Amino acid sequence: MSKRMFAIIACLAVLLCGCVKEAQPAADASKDNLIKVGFSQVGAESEWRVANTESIKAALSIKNGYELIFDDARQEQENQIRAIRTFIQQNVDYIVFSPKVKTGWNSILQEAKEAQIPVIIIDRNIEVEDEGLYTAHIGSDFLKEGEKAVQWLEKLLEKQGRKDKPVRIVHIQGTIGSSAQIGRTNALEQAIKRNSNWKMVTQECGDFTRAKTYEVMGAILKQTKDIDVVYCENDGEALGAIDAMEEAGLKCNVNGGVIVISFDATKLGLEYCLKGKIALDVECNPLQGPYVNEIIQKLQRGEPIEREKLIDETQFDCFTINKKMIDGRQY
Ligand code: GZL
Repeated sequence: MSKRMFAIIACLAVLLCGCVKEAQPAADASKDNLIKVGFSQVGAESEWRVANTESIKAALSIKNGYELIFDDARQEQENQIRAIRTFIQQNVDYIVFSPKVKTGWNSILQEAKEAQIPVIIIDRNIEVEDEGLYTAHIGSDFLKEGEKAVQWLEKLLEKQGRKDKPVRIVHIQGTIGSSAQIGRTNALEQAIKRNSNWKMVTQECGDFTRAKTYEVMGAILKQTKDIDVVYCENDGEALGAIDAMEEAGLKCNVNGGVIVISFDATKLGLEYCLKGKIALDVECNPLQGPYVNEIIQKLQRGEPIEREKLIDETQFDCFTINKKMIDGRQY
């Protein structure tokens, strides 16, 4: 047998052993020892959402002692309610979910409480009659994210000598009724109240997707191109708005072009920031898996947990972003 053939067979043997070993749960992790978690995710509407899903799946893995049951609600709250009810019937140990919208959860969470299944909310938050209906929330402060954006915009416009000149703003909102949309929208609306020269041209829903925003922005551009700022509530919307504006012959930049504000700070969004097409990208951190794992492990040991965990987040702008910063990002 030639040396080359031997090397190929040897590599194959290692690979096979490697993949067989990896696929087998650890010896003591027979199904009964695994912690059974039902996870209801909103959908897969954005790069951010995909990163959020991957983070939960990576943390709640068989290797870490979990049996994860995953359900994609495809942007329907009804599907999330149905999935949570199924998790209860399957008698899971924990329920984890990212609520599409803020309200409408009392009844199903009452069912989980009666079944004595702890509920951990990730990402967006909810409004409930009884705070005892969930055990913990890990996510972001969306009003604070929006305030970072409008304060940055106020400073930029002042630097550009536009403090008292009309600033015409197109506002592309995220999924209406989601806490992410509510917080980011409130920050902009409060800023418009305190800046009399800021004018809201129109407020439309882009549903956190590039495709919907491309359509919506295209329709707006048929009405007017007198736009100074487009405030998008995530990177998918920003990219859709930029696609439409560039097709209509508008430039997106801070040097006489349309100033585009965005949220999430995904790698794709930051690439646009590096090109100067997104002026500011406020980070919204999707990597919540490790926090969920830590909470569940503490609950398993009967240790006290933090009920509310808001993840630290930063922001990036077209003046300071560089390739190294983007390459260092996990999503
Ligand atoms: C924010 C999250 C939002 C993201 C969007 O925490 O709920 O939903 O900003 C995603 O990208 O669709």
